[in-house]
Amino acid sequence: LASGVATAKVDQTFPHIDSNNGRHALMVDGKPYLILAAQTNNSANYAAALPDVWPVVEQMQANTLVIPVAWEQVEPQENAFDFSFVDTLIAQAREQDVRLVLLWFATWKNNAPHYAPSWVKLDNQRFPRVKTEDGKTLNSLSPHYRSTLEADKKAFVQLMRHLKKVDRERTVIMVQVQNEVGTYGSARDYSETAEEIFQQPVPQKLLTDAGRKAGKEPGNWETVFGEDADEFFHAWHIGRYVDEIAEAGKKEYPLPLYVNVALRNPFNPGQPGQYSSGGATDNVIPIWKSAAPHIDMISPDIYFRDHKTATRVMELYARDDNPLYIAEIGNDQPYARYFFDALGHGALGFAPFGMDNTKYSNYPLGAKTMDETVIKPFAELYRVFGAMGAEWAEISLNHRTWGFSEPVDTYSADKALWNAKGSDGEEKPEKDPEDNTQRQDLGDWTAEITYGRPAFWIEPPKGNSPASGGAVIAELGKDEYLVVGYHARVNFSPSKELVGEQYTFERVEEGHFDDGEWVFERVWNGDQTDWGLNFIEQPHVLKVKLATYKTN
Ligand code: N0T
Repeated sequence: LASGVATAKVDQTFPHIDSNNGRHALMVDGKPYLILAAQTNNSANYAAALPDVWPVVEQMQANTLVIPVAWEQVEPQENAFDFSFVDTLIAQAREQDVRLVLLWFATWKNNAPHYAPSWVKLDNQRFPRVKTEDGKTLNSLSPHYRSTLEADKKAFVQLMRHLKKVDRERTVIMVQVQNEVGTYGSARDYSETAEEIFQQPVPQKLLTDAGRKAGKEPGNWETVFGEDADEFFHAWHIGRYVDEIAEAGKKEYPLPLYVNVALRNPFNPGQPGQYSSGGATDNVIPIWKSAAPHIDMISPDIYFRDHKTATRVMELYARDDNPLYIAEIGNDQPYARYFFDALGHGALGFAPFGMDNTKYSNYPLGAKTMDETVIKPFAELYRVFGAMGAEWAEISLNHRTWGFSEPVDTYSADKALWNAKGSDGEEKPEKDPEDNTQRQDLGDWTAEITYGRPAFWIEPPKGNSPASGGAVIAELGKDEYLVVGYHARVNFSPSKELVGEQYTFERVEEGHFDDGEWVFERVWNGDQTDWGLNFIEQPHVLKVKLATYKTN
């Protein structure tokens, strides 16, 4: 991956991202690392809140805590830095044996400068805000002023320098730069300063990298990008702003850096400004890639409950040039099963949001209240994948993987979110078993995943209530797959390559990994395999060997 940082000697034990033919892994302590995270609510970034955080991390069996560090708390007065919260956090994380991902809440936190210090957010002369086309001032800082960029950059550099000094154990493995950047209420800044820049030619780098307008004569934003000019301009300039901060931070301490995205609905996007304009929404990923080479990945925040939209988002953000990392996802039950889709797309990790006991809930995005029933669906998955995090991440870096989750949504209409309109499926009067069936061509074999049927016999799948099933399949070698499922039946049949052949499970082993080695526990056979692989109350880890045989 383009880290853009010329380090004299590369320390392989330092956190970094490895890529292999469009597959990716986060490397920590020299080994692939699967991020099984809990993200706190906002405002958990004070020592007083931490006792409400760790118990949930532990119950979830998370290996990583994702938590903010605010500009206002580290530089309350200009040039007077205070990293005592970071020190407390790191010390406690070590006691808990948990790694940290820090969120740099600064110029933009969901569009606004709320987390910037007072000396920034109250000084609109020195740190100007975005102006709308009709001259209103929005509470979103403009990306066009050196004064703002330099101030944020200076604080971020101090943070990274501090980590370098205090974190010899590398408890902090990654940092998010800003939070859901962009502007609500305007496609871009229309101030006089912004207008001047808008009239200038589109940077050649963008024209070359994005390739979209290849062959076009260089021109200004409007002549090159037409209707998209305002949004693309804002995205480019926020991307450049964030990149300069990232570059400076990496020079101090080259941790992997990423941005998270307030998504637009991929099926029904609306207009820039209705969603956070300038953030790396699906339509401007190439612009961001060009603008921000020091940002290792662009990571979606998923608050679409429905299967169709949640899985579409993953397809859009899992790219050869962009490892998928689920930077946030709602913590309510329907979202847990999307863990399987994320793994299928080779995700580096998964971070449900609002996992603490601070007695806040971001419902309707997430669960209404925090209790064991909220934690359990995630804990079930983390328990199994936590025991094989390094092995899974290694497999995922080097082998093909496919993920599935139950496709028929079961949550009630009142839980559908306001911006999910247009993506929710229509109610069907009759239930068709095909709706609860997914098929995937794996090459020689085709996998079939069905949901909500008894383990024994061929009853058609009715779906689970609530929808909760999923499975992930990794190709280990010829005719050999690793399969982990939950509330689902997984079966295999010959693809066209093998059609007409007699076939059977040659051997299905249940087991686990120990230090990279597969440890066999027992063979699944008889009722456990006669109708397919039935994953019922808990996920199991199976190694499946398929075979064909001749009858003459
Ligand atoms: C998220 C979180 C936190 C489908 C919301 C989501 C977090 C931020 N913002 O609790 O504030 O810091 O990144 C915005 C979702 C907009 C509506 C999406 C409906």
